[in-house]
Amino acid sequence: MNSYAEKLSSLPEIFQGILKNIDVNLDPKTPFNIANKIYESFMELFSDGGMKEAASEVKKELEEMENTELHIAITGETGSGKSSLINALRSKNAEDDGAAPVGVKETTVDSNVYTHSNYPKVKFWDLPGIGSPDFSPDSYLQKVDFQRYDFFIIVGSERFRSNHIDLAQAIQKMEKKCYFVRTKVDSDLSNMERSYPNTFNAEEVLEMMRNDFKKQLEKCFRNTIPQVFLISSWDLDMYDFPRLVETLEKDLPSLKRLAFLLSLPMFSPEFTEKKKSALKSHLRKISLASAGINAIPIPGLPLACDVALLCGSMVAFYKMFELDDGSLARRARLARKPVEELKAVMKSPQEKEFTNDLVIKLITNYEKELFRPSLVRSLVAAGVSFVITYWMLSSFLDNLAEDADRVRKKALEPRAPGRAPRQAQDLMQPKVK
Ligand SMILES: Nc1nc2c(ncn2[C@@H]2O[C@H](COP(=O)(O)OP(=O)(O)OP(=O)(O)O)[C@@H](O)[C@H]2O)c(=O)[nH]1
Ligand SMILES: [Mg+2]
Repeated sequence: MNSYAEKLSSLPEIFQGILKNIDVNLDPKTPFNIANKIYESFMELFSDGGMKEAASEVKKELEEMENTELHIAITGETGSGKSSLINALRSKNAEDDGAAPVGVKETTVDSNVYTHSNYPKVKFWDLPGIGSPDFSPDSYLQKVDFQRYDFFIIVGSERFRSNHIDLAQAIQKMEKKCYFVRTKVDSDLSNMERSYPNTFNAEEVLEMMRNDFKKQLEKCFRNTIPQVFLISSWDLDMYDFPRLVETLEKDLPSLKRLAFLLSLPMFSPEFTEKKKSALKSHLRKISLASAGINAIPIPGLPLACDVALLCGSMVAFYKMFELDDGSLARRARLARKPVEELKAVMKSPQEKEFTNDLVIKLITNYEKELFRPSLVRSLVAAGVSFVITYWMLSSFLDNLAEDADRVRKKALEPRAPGRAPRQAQDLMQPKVK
């Protein structure tokens, strides 16, 4: 780590969840004091100069983050649920534009790439099935250009067969990571419940399946045994999907990890928190870049910053929390509710209202809240800009995360009776948590 980055990360902990832990209304002096502390730490950090260099370095880091590509290969037998999983990971259903076709007959014969709507750099590869009896893992991997992928997900919907195992071994030989995902767990559970109505226990059935797969794989792999995750593409918040996310997160290098996390759908309140804290650790960089390069004085305020950079980052947060117009429309379609119903629970402005002028308005409000007029005139503009923009981004992110959770809950609420005819899909709607 370079020294400025070390110094930047050693700034007081007050950066983290700053507004969350403090009841500003109880002590009106609190925001002034904290803003001053951050200001002093910032000024000390650059007391020997170097702010422009540090700012352009963080700007480069932010650009690198934006340009990081992630290629996820999804393979497995015909009909195992590969395309449905890809759609779920892209927050789409099969009827949406650009969705992977899903069917009960064989639908994916060639490799197809699906770009994430909000993160064009995150790509899902729907690879051809591995079902044929003369399947050769080595030639399959060559054909699908195995080098391209960051990791493989091998999807199975029943037992894992020799083709799955051979493929996983070949992938490991190529020094790539692979994970087994067993889909359609929802229908296994409902079948078991029908068969054993009096003794059925979902957790026990899941545990039995996990142990069974583990034993099966232990026999076939000597060193690294790929992990198995039981999931349903209809209910990403249930079963082993959260554990799959955690595992991939640990295994991926840092920039790819962030791209992966930010691209995933908002499937649970815990995940919203995870996304928020992943983003929070980047706010200091955005504020530093905004205060240090292309900073333009804001008329009437004792500060200068790159408003376009701030506005661009804030608009990007909407996509990350699936609160942009496109994501809201998609989610409304999926929930079969009018999009206005979802928008109505948001407290932040809508994405399309977000302009440079709105950012300036927010900055103006925070400037009044954080600095005493008598003091602020004597402070250095870059330090003031850093504090105010950091504070604004941090509370904006808190609000957006709360909105994301409200929208998620609203989408899951049962629809008012009589609004649309009941369909089979309703039976699989997850419960509101
Ligand atoms: N209950 C349940 N059904 C699923 C799940 N995932 C997929 N399905 C169903 O399984 C069938 C096959 O799904 P696809 O996603 O088309 O499977 P695929 O592996 O892409 O199939 P091919 O492209 O033909 O190889 C469809 O009827 C899906 O609706 C799941 O998690 N739960
Ligand atoms: Mg398919």
